[in-house]
Amino acid sequence: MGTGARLECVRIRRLRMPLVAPFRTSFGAVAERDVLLLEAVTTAGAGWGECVALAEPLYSAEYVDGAEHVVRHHLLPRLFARPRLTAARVAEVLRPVAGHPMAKAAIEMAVLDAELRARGESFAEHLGAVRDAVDCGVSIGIHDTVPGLLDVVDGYLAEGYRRVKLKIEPGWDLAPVAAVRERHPDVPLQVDANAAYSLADAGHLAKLDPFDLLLIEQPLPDDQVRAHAELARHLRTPVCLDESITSARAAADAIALGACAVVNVKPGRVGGYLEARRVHDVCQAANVPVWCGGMLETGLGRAGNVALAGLPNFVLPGDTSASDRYYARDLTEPFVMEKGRLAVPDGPGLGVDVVPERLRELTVRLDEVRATH
Ligand code: SMG
Ligand code: MG
Repeated sequence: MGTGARLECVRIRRLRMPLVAPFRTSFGAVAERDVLLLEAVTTAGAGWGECVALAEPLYSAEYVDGAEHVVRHHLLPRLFARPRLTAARVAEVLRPVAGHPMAKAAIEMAVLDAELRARGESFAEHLGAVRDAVDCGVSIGIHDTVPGLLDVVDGYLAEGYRRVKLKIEPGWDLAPVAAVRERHPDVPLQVDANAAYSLADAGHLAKLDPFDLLLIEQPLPDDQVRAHAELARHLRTPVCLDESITSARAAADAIALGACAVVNVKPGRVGGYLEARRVHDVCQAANVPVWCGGMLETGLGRAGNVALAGLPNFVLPGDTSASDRYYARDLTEPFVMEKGRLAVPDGPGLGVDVVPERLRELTVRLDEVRATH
């Protein structure tokens, strides 16, 4: 709606979604997602927003109970107070609230979905996607043994994934990477440390250079942008930032410092799909390629991410895997990979719908918060 709509009520749900297998990273293992799902009801129609905060504040400071609290008590009252709200203004209205990008992203997504569904426009069109299908990579957690990891890698490659990302940490880095590279000499391969190293590990991380990796993602803690620039001077492997990139401005700064040659774009981490598009634009202008990250999203978040990954500077395969890599039963009809690609939804809004009985089965709590005008 050009003129905007009034936000009348938001249904806040919590869903329990077990993963097909636990996903282990340097900060811990996730066996099921505790999803905060928002349904925004506006005078123009309704839309869905998924919050990607994990149950515990391990990937970043946000966690799902905290996100729900912020949504209820700090974000919704500000949005309910606006007689004519557009998705484009949500971030501005919420600016007085410091931080909480994942909570903000979820409500902006719901308002944007409502607005676009009412207008008959898809996320892909609205964001500026230029392709109708996107290349899929797969992110593979830390395993107990190298043979166990190789079996998992083989399985995903047989399914058609076009790129493999291995989670690494001190003690699980050179050996698994060498083994996967030896068995699959040509597979596009990258690693993600989730901030598990320090600059003192530069010499050790340089031993990854011979394996011809596409990139190393977030080797150092989030706030060590300058140290990433220093590390990059010691490595042939390109450095990619994830956790450190909290906004388009942060992306511009990191690039200017020489801290990253590639950027992982996650809407939740930067406060929403609209800021994610700005991160894309800043990187594109600087000739820095980007790819779409993942937070184990349901079909709703996946739909938005796949649309985003359709933008022109998303030139590397994303962590946008098929639904069955995560969930035996997804919230929407599953995203199914064809020849290593997922189709970009082209229906109004997110272009996918929740399956009502799935929603019922997966919901553990539902509350409705209404505007009191
Ligand atoms: O959605 O396929 C996915 C997960 C991709 O590795 C992934 N995400 O740091 O990039 C990352 C992690 C963060 C979430 S780990 C639970
Ligand atoms: Mg990452």
